[in-house]
Amino acid sequence: MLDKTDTEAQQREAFLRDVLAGLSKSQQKTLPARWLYDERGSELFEEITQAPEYYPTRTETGILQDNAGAIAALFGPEAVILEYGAGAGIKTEIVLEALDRPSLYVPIDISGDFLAASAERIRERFAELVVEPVTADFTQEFDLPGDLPEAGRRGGFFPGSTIGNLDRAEALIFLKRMRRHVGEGGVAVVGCDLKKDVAILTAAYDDAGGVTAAFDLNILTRINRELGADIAVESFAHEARWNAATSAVEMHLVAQEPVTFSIDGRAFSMTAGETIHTENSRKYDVKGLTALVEEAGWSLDEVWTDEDKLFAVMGLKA
Ligand code: AVI
Repeated sequence: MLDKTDTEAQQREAFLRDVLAGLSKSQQKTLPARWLYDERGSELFEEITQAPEYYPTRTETGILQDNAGAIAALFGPEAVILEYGAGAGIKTEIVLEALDRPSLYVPIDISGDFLAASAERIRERFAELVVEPVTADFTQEFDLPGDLPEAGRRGGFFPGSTIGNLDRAEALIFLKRMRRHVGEGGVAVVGCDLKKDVAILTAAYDDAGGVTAAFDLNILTRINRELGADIAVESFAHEARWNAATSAVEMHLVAQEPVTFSIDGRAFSMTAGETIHTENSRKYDVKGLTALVEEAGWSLDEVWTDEDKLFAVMGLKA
């Protein structure tokens, strides 16, 4: 059994490995987006969801509210709800509130502390509901609780367009895994941001208040703090770029001048204008989403969207 210190040491090792590998690349330097979410990064992400330019959270919340009855019908009575990533707060509550006597809610998240806090909030709000949190990285294989009730359907819930942060191969692996988890007769509700005017997209990932910039730059502060590096964070600026070929908004940290720094005794240098690519947020259209989910073995039962077709919530059947 690992204690907290072991897992923290392993986490630091994994972070160091990813940072050294990503920043050693001679062409495009990269950092995996999952490292954006330390405590400060998670706080900043919450702030992003409130930014006027960041339409996905409030749009998806509206779609869930407007279609709560249909979503509840898809899950059916006494459903077992598996939520992948347990930070959806109000969105989770809208769905749980609408369900007919759900038999179990299983939130799954890599951050045990965060998971415990959100599980507690759900227990307080829904006194009758049995909540069984699972600490796991849902992009990897993991075990569900062994004693899932059999009465109702199993339903996956994956809101927030997190599917857009996965590349196509990763999204397929995830969707197949979720299908295995819910089994024959199971269902899922998945939120995904849609392709739209590039100006709307880039503004959403570079808000005027500078919250997304702070979120992106925080990964450098994290590298300095956790890996004892000496990166001059003020020498970088955040940029959101649309990549039409991959249909993704990319976040980049752009060196504003030539920079040198060291991490774990290794020296790095970047030229002015060179960037570190920190995140992809892929955008789909309904045709592309249909092809994606069908390739993973699901059938697309319904697509709920908003008036402006900014965001889609899909109802899937296994
Ligand atoms: C978590 N994920 C769905 C967000 C997105 O929109 O891709 C992360 C984010 N990055 C910058 N703003 C929001």
